[in-house]
Amino acid sequence: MAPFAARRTAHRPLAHRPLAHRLVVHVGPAAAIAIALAMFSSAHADVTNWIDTAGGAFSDPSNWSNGVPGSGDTAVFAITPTSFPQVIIAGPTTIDRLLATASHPTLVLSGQTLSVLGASPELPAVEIGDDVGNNTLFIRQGALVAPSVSVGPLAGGGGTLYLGQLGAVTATIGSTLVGDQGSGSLFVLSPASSFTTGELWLGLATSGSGVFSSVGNSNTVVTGDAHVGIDGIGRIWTTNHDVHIEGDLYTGAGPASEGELRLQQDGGDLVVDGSAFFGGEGLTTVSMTDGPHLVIGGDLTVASTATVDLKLWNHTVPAEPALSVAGSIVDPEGHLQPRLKISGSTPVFTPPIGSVYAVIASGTPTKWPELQVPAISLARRYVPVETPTLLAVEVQAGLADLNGDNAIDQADLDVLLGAWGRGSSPADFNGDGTVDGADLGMFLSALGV
Ligand SMILES: [Ca+2]
Ligand SMILES: [Ca+2]
Repeated sequence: MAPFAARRTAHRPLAHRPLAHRLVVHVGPAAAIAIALAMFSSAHADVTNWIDTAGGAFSDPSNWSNGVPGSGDTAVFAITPTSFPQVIIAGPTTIDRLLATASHPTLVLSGQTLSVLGASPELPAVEIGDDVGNNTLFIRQGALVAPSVSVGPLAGGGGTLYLGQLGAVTATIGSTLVGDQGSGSLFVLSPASSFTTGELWLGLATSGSGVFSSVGNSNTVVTGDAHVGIDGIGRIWTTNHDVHIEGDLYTGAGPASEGELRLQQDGGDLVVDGSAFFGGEGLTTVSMTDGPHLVIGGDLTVASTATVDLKLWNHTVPAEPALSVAGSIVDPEGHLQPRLKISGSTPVFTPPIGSVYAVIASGTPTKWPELQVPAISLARRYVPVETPTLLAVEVQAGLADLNGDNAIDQADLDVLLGAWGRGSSPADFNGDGTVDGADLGMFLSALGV
């Protein structure tokens, strides 16, 4: 039998290679599986459904339709409770499979380990979601061990798995698939949680959409490769929480795919020990807001449209380059589009004149991509700076710097007043043919920032 991992794309790193063996055997609706397994199950492979809408002890047979699930059995959470029932696991527990096709059951592990064996390698050991609606499972306060997890397996439906909300979880997973044919989300929430998976697959089929999100300061490690947007949409979101990929990173593989890396806040770094491949044929979007870093240990190969947005919203200056590549940046067709975005709500962030923002560093750049910077204004201009190993942006004084000394001050006001009433002058900021009070007002606005 093909291992679960064989259902995944043996990913090709470049666009002209055909998409290799991807999933062709669809997992049927979970309910159908449960019924089928129930019909043909032996005493050693039972399917048993949680039936207590109020919650209770996992070990209590009266809470199950077919007895307490054991190491050969499938535990199914398929009832829709009226509240948020808690299923309490009070001792080491081993089952074969775990299916959740309803919303809001919470497994409270009480410091114990839940081992899900997944004896059939063709089926995910833990499966969240069916083909209808969004199905949610919370796991907290203990350890989860499983060879495979699938969240959002079926088109038309979705699943969400929360690990660690209100109690840390240590999860050790062989292969994690989020957004197979449906929509899926996997959140690692508690600062004390850790999540380790062999391979990470996000957005497998064209109908699939998968989000992997880590929030806090947990320890998240992908010991193999991470595939973000295979034929569907895949997203990695970090918020003040580093994610470490020990293998390679692939984003935006299929022609309709999208791979998004959304890194937020210093500490929300994405560290890739291997190489990174942006496309594929799909779209790659990287957005880094307020100080995180994307660190690539090998080469960065860009084979289709990839945008890298360095967003500065809250005065945070990245101390290190936003994107650093230890190897080469291989982008022969110029797909990589780094952009600097200065934005914010109130007050609007205006970086000090003289600031330098390091956007990309590479050990051996083959060619720097063209950097898109904000439009020149009276107050600021953003000038790309290239060195042999660094592509950066320097903030300089804008058009209001009338004497060209890279400061906007009294000396520039003197120049403006000296040109008062003239028809042609750089001090005619609004271009109406006269240096007058309107231009003075614009100058004073620029002076304030
Ligand atoms: Ca000046
Ligand atoms: Ca004017």
